Amino acid sequence: MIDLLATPERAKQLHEASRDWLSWDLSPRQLCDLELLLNGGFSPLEGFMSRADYDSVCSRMRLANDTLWPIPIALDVTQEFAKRIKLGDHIALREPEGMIIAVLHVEDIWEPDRLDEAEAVYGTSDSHHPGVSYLFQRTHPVYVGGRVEGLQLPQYFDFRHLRLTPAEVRAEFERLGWRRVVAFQTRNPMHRAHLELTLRAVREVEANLLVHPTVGLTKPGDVDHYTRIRCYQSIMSHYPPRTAKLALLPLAMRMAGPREALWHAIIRKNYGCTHFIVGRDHAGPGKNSEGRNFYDPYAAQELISRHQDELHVSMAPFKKMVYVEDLAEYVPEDEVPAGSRVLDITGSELRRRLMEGHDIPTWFTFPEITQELRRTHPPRYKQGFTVFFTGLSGAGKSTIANALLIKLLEIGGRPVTLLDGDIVRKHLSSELGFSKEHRDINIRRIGFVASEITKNGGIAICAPIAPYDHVRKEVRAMIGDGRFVLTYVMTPLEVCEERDRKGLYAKARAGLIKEFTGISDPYEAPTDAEIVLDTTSLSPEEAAQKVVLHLEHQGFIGTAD
Ligand code: PPS
Repeated sequence: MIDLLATPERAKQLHEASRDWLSWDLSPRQLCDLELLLNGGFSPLEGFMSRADYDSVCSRMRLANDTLWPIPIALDVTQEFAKRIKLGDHIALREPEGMIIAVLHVEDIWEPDRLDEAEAVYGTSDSHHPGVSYLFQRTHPVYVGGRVEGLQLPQYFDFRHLRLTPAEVRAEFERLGWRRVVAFQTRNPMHRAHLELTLRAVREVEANLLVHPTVGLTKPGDVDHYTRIRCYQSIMSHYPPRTAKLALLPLAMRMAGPREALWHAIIRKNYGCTHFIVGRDHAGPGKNSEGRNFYDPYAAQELISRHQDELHVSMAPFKKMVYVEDLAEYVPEDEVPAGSRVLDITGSELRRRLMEGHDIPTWFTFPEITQELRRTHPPRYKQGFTVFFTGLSGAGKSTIANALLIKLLEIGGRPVTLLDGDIVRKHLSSELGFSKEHRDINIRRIGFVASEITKNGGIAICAPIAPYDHVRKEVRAMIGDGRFVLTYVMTPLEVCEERDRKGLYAKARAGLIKEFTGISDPYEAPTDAEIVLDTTSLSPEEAAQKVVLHLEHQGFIGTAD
């Protein structure tokens, strides 16, 4: 077992010397990788991979010295940073708050071919694959390899008693006298199928169980780790006393299917486990851009069995568990008695039921888990959302937004905040003018505030001009597509100009106001608006009512309100 943490004396020395070295701020994924390098979870790696190891891992799933290792672990940096370093340099690796975690002794610097890497590691260059998309869009272009020395492990403030290093897990097994331990990997909340599968594994292998969920980065869109861990803590009480243990793994998953499964097995060996459960479609990323699975559902089991001899951890392969109604129990899908009725709820069906507040049966999961999921995934009519009005000055945005505010306050149930263009310009953006750059900053600020309100279960109504499509789209992404209702107040320029309530159009025409939207500055009419309000045929009251009807239709306003 590798332990890359320096002794206190050496750490002190490195800390002092590091003041003269360049620093690299680690991304969340790099921080996860580094933590597992330092604590030995990635044994036998002794640092970020050299080019020889990287090439060899990509092409033949082995380090240059022939040891089985399926996933490249390299430190990616920007071109600008790479220009400032050379072989033999030392880099201080820091976590986001600036604390030094480790020192990297630079032994290799190169530009990888990321397309080749995608094909080799993921077997595809399809950007629907989250690992490929990360590689193409978020990985920096230069890789740095070299030995690392750790000064300290990253600090956590959540669930500290469950964040055990490989040495701590091994010590715990020894203390408990657990000689055979089967590990269960998961990135999802556990339900009854998972409980039954792990209980079967424990019986078949005659071992104790380590429930070892990944809490580093998982697949985008997964249930957040706080909720998941509360679910795991609750399911632990369903195992027979003293047979199972829960610990968290700070791994940044790549969703690489078979290669990833092999990697998970090696990591669990490092944590002292003797067996590892591999189920259907282990670490599978879902469907590709043509709607087909990236990997065969049992390809991970096949790959591991081909390398079983050199793994030093035995695979416990399992078929998918399904609920057989007549038997009132879970069985592997290939053991279902002929003609019996099988029940299953997919991940997306579960999300739909949560979103719409429908029943989740007890054959599927335990009531306390349903309750936990409902707390963080309330039905839509209890979730926050943003109504974002856009349109020319004088189009009627503020009047309609105010009418909507009053209607939503009348309905009640959630806090409502109005971020009107003028209010924002006064309180949030008083130093900004009307150049493209300043307008973009203004809209991003509104988007940030609205996203915080929405995230915390409130309703945000925004009513700026927001003339540029790309920033409106940015705000949509910030808030989340399903909770963002773009409303185009489509009043023609002639009508706005004729109304000219604030007298601004006249001034703009006279050249007294520069960069005036519609006169001397552009307005990009949206093509992606959820609602279009034609104010030439609708009164403000009718327009606000149209928005309310849309919100009801989308489930944002429910009977329970
Ligand atoms: S933006 O483009 O979204 O940042 O604009 P916004 O924050 O909504 O501010 C628009 C209000 O500012 C007044 N105003 C101007 N509008 C457009 N162009 C120029 N040059 C300009 N100068 C001042 C105008 O009153 C807008 O208010 P509304 O409520 O839209 O009429």
